[in-house]
Amino acid sequence: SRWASSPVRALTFALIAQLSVVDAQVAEIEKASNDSLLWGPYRPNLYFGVRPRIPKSLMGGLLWSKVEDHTVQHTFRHTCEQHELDGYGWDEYDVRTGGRQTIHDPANHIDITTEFIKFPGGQHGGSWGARIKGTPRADAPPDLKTTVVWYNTLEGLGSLQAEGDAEETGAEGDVVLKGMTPELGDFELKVTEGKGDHPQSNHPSFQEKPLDRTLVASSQIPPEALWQSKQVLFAQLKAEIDQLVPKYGEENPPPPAQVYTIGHAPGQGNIHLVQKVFERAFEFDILFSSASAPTPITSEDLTVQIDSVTSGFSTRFTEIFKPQTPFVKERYEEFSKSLFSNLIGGIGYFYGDSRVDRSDDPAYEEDNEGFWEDAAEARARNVAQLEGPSELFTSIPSRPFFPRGFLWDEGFHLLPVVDWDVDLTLDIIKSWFNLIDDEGWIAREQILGPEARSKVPEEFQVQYPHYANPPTLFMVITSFLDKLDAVKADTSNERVLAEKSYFMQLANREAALEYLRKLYPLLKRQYFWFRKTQAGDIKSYEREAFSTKEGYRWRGRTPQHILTSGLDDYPRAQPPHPGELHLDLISWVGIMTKSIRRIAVYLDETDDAAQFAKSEEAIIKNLDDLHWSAKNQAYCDATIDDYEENKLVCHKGYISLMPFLTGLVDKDSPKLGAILDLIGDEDELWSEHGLRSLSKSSEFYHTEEDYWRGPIWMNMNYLAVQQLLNVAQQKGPQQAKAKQLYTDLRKNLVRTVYESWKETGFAWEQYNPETGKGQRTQHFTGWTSLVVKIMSMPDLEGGRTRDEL
Ligand code: 6A9
Repeated sequence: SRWASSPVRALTFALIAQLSVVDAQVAEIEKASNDSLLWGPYRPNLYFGVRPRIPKSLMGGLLWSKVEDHTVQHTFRHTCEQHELDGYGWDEYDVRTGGRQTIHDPANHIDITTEFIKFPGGQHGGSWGARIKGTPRADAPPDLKTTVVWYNTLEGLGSLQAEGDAEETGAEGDVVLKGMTPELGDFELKVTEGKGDHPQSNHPSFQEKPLDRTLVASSQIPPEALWQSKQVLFAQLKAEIDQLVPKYGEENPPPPAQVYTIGHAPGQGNIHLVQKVFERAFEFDILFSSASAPTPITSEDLTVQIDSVTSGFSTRFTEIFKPQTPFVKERYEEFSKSLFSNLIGGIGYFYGDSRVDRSDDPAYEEDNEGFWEDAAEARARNVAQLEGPSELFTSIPSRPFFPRGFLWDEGFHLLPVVDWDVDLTLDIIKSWFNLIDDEGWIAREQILGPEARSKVPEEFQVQYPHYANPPTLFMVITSFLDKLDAVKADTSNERVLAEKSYFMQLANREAALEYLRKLYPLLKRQYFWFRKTQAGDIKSYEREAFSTKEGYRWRGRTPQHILTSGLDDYPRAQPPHPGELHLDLISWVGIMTKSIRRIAVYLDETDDAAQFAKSEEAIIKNLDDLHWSAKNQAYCDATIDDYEENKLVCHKGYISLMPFLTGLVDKDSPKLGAILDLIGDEDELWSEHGLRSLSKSSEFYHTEEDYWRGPIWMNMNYLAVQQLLNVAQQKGPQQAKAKQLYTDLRKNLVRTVYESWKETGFAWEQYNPETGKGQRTQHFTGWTSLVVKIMSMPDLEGGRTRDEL
């Protein structure tokens, strides 16, 4: 019932069987598309780590440290960590071709550049090259010594061997690893000698081990230890220190640059460490050549391609995301490129098992008062089992802190990505829907395998099959349908779209339909799972709603949190009640219904479409019926208490805006005026840095954890800008007001993210409504990058504001 493990292959065969020229072309394009996605820096948890989209295969990673003293243990860089660097990330990156990352490492006095370039060709997904450059920073000692380690590991079937003589003191010139795996075929991996000086010394250890040679250590270790390559390196350094240092006694120890080197032992193995020690600046290449490609990659090829990839990226970027007035100065384009490149350069491929509690414990029914205590006890019984393994191709919220897939974040990530590369987007959506279970559930947080788990405290690892998360991927599918419609409306557009957004196989309408036809049953499965498992108990409400059954409640709440809603600590009804109805959830079901109805129409599923239309109508009705508070002039959560059935719980903030943010409030709705007032009121949501998550006038503003209780979040602000634009562009009673709010909010958001980025070198998880400063997670390259789209939205002021904001 899931997608076949190799849908591309299946489709290819199906198409070839039809022997149509067009279909064969589509299959060809699909192969090219798939090949160009095979390799990438798909280990975004590392500063630089390369792997293919293959569960168990060849992986690589980079480590470096200064070797000036004996603090090396603390300055070796490998996994992304917060607050150790002065900024890092992709300045320019395209998943199909490659790009450039720069890393500023003050403690090691060095700036590192990693350029990664793909070379198509051959039967096994092509070749690639990486150029690693080190440039001492201004405050570096004149003879700064740096050690750099590139490693490769091999999992699964195949072999990997480092060429060279273990009797030598080290390798002169280039180092070559030869290998083969079933998926990659035969290949060669070359670490070039590169450029740069090497430390020299009169110390006798330099006779034994001159540092102008490259050290290669190959070994075979248990496969489950392979991801801990830094520990492997440290163990090998220690073994060598124990051997080397005692030789010279305490009176004459070798200098640090010599002490922290591995023993040279090239050979067969599943892990190969390649170490170089430099003085001052350096540069070397890592060249992976598939044997089936016409020729092996050389450093000259890499130089040529780096230039062409860089200029290709700039041209495409300008076409798709050129910032509009007033963001016309060069600096905004640089900023926008960096944010977008980090979003797309953060895409990873994950593979492994995950912890799921399928106990179906009766406490998880949450049907009595005090349910959260019983549920907490059930969770504490800790009966989760390992499931899988499964694979996921996805973008991530933050490389240092959350380097893994989050369901509702991904819908936001893909909104800019779908403008850039439709096929890539559809591939990622497919990967997420591959994770669906028989009931229709997709886990909110994808913590696949031990490496991913090592970043998460145990109590947060378990996923529960009755927990939901906003179905934002449906928004992306809607955006895809918009593109298909645009092509249909103007067929001359087809070519333009194809070129502009890698609309490759999908420029072909049949292929687009084929994709949707395969996805549709999975979308339906999730849709009905949502409606069933998150249904609200609306029997208690004496409302028209009784007959339409449209009211919803997030499962898995505790008194202080509804993590599943995504708005973790946003204030809700107190105490929790099984009869609660959540406004944000009915809004999400609303947008999901609209989207799936549109797909059903597209696929001529007439009966389905009629059924969805009914639900949509009922949802819109019940929003007003169950959730509108005339007194507060706002949409609100609802609950049952001892005195009052259908008591409305109005904590003004993002939740109150949800029907509007999800496009369920018509431009002529009599309620829209009040919603826009709430948005524009400085004592409520409006701040000069963006919309606050919770009203400034709320008794809970900035209280407790203060996570979703005031700070500004870009995902919700993006939805607001988009909906305001929508109202501003059509005739209606609120058009003028919406236009003003749109114009001001757009400027405020861009200025806020830009100023923080300029000052700190990073995008942040959220922004402070009083100061505009970025806060919480540093290098949050996920939905904060929606500002890229906000910049490229139209100026509605006729150019009145120029540049300076
Ligand atoms: C817990 C801590 C080293 C919280 O961006 C991902 C999510 C959002 O989906 C959600 O809406 N973030 C937001 O409220 C971050 C969640 C991180 C949980 C990780 C373990 C790791 O300690």
